[in-house]
Amino acid sequence: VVGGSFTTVESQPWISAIFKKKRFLCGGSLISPCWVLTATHCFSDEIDAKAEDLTVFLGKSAINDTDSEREQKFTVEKMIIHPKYNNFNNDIALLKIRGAEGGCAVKTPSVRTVCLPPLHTQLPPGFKCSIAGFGKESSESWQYSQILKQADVNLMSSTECKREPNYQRMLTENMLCAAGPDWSTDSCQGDSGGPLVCEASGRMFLFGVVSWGDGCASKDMPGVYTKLTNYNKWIAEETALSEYTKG
Ligand code: 4AZ
Repeated sequence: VVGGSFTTVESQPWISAIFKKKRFLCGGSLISPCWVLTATHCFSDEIDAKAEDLTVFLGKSAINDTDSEREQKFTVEKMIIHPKYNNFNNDIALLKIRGAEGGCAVKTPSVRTVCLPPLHTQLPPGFKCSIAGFGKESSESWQYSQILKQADVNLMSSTECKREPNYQRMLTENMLCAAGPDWSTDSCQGDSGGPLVCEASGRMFLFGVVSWGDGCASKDMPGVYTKLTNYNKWIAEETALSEYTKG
């Protein structure tokens, strides 16, 4: 996250940290006790994406410190990437998590689920939301942030977002754009898969998944997020189906 401030996991208790063989890979969000929502491109860029190689942490405020009092650790029982993922379109994935004793996430002050937005909810351009993650603090940085960060960003209309030719070509109906005031805050490399949350009627809803952007916090180059309201049905089906098929 570029700009914004350091925070603790208690203010973003759905934040998930996904590791691939001990290396930090992506962020994610806990949407129900057994399911973490993230981005498909976290795995599709990898030729050998295997659920067995993944570890998911909840309740983590610092990426390289073990905080056994607050964190919960999981293996991945099932990885569901979107079948129609292409060039960042449909950049959404689901991970079914399993703890050492076979259980899922336990609610604590540092671990909690985030709400999915009700079907067809639309927030107006300019609406203030927030992003969080362990991603780079600037595009020039060569390391991820050691401490969890969060920042405010404002939603942007797709018309405005498409002003840049690159964005005009890439932007689909399944994406939403957001940027900081004066382009000072943004998601960056390493924040992928993590949450864009917006407060509506006194509750926090997951409206976006960090997906892509041209650089980080660059003028006229907004951050692009997977538009969660287009996936209510897909998420419901995939998480429910998995209850029957058990695998
Ligand atoms: C990345 O490389 C990335 N500024 C994520 C988000 C943004 C840019 C790059 C948005 O994962």
